Amino acid sequence: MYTTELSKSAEVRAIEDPELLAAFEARVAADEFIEPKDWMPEAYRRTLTRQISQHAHSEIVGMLPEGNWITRAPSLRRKAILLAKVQDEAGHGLYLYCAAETLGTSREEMIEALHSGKAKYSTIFNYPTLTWADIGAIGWLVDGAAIMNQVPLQRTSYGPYARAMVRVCKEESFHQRQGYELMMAMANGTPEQQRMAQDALDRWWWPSLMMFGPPDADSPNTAQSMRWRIKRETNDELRQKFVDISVLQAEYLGLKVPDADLRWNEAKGGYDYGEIDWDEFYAVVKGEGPVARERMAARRQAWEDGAWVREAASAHQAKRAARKAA
Ligand code: FAQ
Repeated sequence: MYTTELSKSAEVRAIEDPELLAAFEARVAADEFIEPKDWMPEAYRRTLTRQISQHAHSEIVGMLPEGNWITRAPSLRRKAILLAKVQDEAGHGLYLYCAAETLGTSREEMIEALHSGKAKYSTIFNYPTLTWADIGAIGWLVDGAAIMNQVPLQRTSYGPYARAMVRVCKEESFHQRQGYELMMAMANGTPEQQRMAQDALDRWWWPSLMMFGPPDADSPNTAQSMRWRIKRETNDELRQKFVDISVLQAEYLGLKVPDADLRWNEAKGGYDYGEIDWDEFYAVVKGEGPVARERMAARRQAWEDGAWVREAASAHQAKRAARKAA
């Protein structure tokens, strides 16, 4: 369920009713939303379950690097902003689990897949937050990359996913701005704060570019997901847009993007950028990121610590049902 299933899509196509398949593809081509009770090819359902659940896991695991700084935020204002942001990420995870559940997989199954290491989540959250400037860099770059990827997903072909993205994008936009505003304060601050801001950019730049996934030529899912309008833009197209916007934002901050090969390319109307370390990306995807073990241990612990809440909720539900039946 959670790994690339497209190798099986030819097989699935062969057993699926050609008329239903043709009608489905015509609806997608006409930009109609596909809804939970509509007929859909099994491979479409599996790809969406994989992508939406991975996205949900990313939001939930993504609370950890920033949550780590709530008690150390340097002022009440910064603490209130960070608390609100981290709570938003929890909300995003919950809408996304709900959207994925409409495809027929239970939340327990999805969470079990995360905790057992079967399901992926974004590589970016396997890097540590070492200084307060990292909180600015995450808002600016990580939320910035997330929005770049998620704005087109408001037009993804699956209705519940598209609708969840509308609110998520509004909130991500606030997250990006709070991060950039924090970076502005650091970049205009003392020499030490400026050094911290540059160091955060140096460490978060390349992992942020990796968030968009492998190059299109090595992406097993992109071609089919573009045909089914699950993805509306490819990994490389979105990465390019992100580079073009972020370079200007770094210049405004007076910070240097850590890429010696970065050049404006007049012909393409965008920046050429250096080679991404794909070996690092695939190692982090495999679970070898710098703080991958710590992240999973924290999630499993949170799940165990929450057992009493789940038990109390089930007991309450059973009591109400019994009262209603009496
Ligand atoms: N990390 O064929 P593709 C956020 C996997 S939300 C880990 O290109 P696809 C908010 C991929 O699953 C961030 N794995 O795959 C926030 C596939 O593996 P599989 C998350 C990755 O799906 C901010 C394989 O590589 N956003 O940050 C990654 O067509 C701040 C081949 O790749 C979303 O999930 C990666 N970076 O395209 C929260 C957005 N990239 O399953 C807190 C929705 C690829 O075949 C604080 N998702 N892989 O074995 C998408 O748009 C897509 O799923 C992509 C990947 C673009 C991520």
